[in-house]
Amino acid sequence: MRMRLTLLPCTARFVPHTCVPSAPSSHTPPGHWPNTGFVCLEDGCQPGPLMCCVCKEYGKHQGHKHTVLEAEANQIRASILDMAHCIRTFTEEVSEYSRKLVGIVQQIEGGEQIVEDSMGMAHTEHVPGAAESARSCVRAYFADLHETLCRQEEMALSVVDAHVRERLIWLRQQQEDMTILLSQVSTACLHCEKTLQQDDCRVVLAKQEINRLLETLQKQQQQFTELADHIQLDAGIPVTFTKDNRVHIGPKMEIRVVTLGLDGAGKTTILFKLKQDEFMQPIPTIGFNVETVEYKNLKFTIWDVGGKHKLRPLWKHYYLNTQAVVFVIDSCHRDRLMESHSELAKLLTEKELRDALLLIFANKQDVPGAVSVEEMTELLSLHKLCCGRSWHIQGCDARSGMGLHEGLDWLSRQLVAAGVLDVA
Ligand code: G3D
Ligand code: MG
Repeated sequence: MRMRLTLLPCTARFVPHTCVPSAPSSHTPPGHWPNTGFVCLEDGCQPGPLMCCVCKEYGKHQGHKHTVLEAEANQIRASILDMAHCIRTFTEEVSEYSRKLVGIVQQIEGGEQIVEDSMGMAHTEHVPGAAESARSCVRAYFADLHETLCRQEEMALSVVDAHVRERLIWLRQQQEDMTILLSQVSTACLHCEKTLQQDDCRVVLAKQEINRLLETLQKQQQQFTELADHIQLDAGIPVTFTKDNRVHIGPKMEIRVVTLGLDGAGKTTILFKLKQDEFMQPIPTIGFNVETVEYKNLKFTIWDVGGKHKLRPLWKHYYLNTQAVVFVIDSCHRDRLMESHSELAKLLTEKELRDALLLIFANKQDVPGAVSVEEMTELLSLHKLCCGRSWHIQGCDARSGMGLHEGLDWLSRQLVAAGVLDVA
């Protein structure tokens, strides 16, 4: 809420109090108050404090505390001077504030300013105000958003087009195959009919060929039945969307994930565990491993990239089109937590990973003394580091698989646009 000053009503005027002796006495020169000599100090007498030893007012102040008139007047003068000084300071402050207000209004509105060019020629130049800058900032943001949406729409449409193209090619191929099959079947039928009308000798001689024909027909019928059982003749194109506006067609949504982290954190073990659900002795990853892991309605293509120091510059080659980063941390290696922190901080500045989800696996929770999820969150300042992005930290043990599916569940919930695909 903005504060405002309470202003005096414009009719207010300073009116001096006129509580003075009711009338000058007869010895007072015209235009002057009598020299009373004293001033009464009693509270009740403040409306008429002058004490005159000549006029009848004196009697009213009988026995009251009083002071010398000149001293009292000097004290009042001093306080008026003090007040005048305060008023001057106050006036200067108000003027300064008003000047600032004018400046701020100008800065918000912007305007023209006269500048000299290199030839010393004066010309006016438009200076954008804060309002214009804010509008430009909003326009740039939405232009960027619009551009991103257009690009995403194009990509989504091209996915649909590719799907339709492939499907139509396949259907037409099927149509051709069926036409050929039908013609083969009718040729065989014709041959059989002709044979039926021939004499016994010819029928006996045709036996081998007819058997071959019937055998082929049976095989074709069997193949056709198998094919028809597997193919759903449905013209529907089920479309689903991920939250980052990618389109997916079909019952399983494909998600690209890259698994990163320091060497030895357990990335490959996690990948193998998810893939085969059995523990294999991992060997240090030299380049990368890639596996497709199906989980619920999702099909994760997981890239596991080597985490040794000299391999880390290669990580960025895997960022393109990555929808989620799984960052694995060895929870029992406290000495390397800060190294993990700095690699994670670097990752989070990568433009291509700007919209990627971040799942942090605090791995090796089975090892006694491992850093807990809460402590790791604290030690790595994750709330600060990952501020503004979808992130989650999950404790896990890649050897037993504990926590891995919970992590994937979180990814599923984040990836699929609400209500589009039931991943529960
Ligand atoms: P990386 O791919 O991140 O480099 P690895 O890591 O998957 O190669 O794993 C490094 C070592 O950690 C392996 O041990 C692996 O067995 C072990 N490891 C991975 N996950 C866990 C876990 O959750 N708990 C425990 N206790 N160990 C784990 P070796 O001995 O082969 O180096
Ligand atoms: Mg590895």
